[in-house]
Amino acid sequence: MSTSSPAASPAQTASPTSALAQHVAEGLSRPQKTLSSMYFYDDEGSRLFQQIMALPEYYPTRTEFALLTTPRAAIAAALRPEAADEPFFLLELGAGDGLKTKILLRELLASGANFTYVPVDISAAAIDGLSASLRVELPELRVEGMVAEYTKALAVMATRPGRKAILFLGSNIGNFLPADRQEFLRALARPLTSDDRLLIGFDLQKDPRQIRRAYDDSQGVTAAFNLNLLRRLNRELGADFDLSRWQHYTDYDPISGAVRSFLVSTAAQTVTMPALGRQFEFAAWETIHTENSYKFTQPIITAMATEAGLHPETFFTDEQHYFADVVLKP
Ligand code: AVI
Repeated sequence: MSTSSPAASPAQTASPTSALAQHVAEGLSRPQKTLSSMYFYDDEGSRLFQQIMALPEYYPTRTEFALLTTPRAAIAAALRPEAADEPFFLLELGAGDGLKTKILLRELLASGANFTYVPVDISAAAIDGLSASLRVELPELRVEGMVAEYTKALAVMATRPGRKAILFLGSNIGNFLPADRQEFLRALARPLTSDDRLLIGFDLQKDPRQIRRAYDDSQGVTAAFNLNLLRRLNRELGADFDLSRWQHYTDYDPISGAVRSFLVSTAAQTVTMPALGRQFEFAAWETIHTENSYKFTQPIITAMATEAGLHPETFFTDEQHYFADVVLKP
């Protein structure tokens, strides 16, 4: 199973001044060393993420897929204008391969909606692949793919007249830190008019053990996904991380709702990064914090939305209340 893609990294070959190099220099100089999960998604990381989404322990993707399938007519109706001929843009942030979105696209086409689908992704390969598959599967669909960062895409779309429905699926919103998440929600809300709609996917709080298992699977795919970040630094920054001296560790804090993932140095070691002209010291059992994946409740979603100037219109959730796709309006 596949899904919308998280923010992919722009850097393929890093120079000392590349975004990746600057990020690593800054993140590994902090008292709590930190690297952004944004850099997980090189080719190998994207392939491992596809595997994660098919894992028995990783419930979010299949739950959201089912959730979009069952009430698809109601979701489509909540996103589109009532008048069949009124044109609108369906913008998707982090479109990836669009597998889940195709459920909604088919539904909207069947209902006679007059819309242009604008998938946005930072990966040109993702947009090209999605556009090619849509030409074959849904030839009647108007598609205007955009290779851009989310904020740039929102700014471009704000200049184009007409109603908009914006999709942000897959609980990608969970990977933001709370302050960044609020800033992002406010940026989403700012250009919207009262006729526009948002559909955002949120992974919900549930049995803490089940959440933790989803991020520490028995086959070790999530561990490989996390460790691949070090492989990337070896390849793109010439670093000499010895992967046999690093472990994946994850925990879930039911109070904050955060899954936090770390890379743990199992021994005291020095890592050299020629592209930065620097060395980094790691004590035994020192960690690099690599990912946050927040889980939400309905009251938290409502409070976040309200603070950002948005109003939840409809909560679509599965029977077990594992996941919610929420329609929001300004
Ligand atoms: C992309 N994002 C929503 C995934 C998540 O669940 O936070 C990334 C992921 N990390 C480990 N497993 C999946």
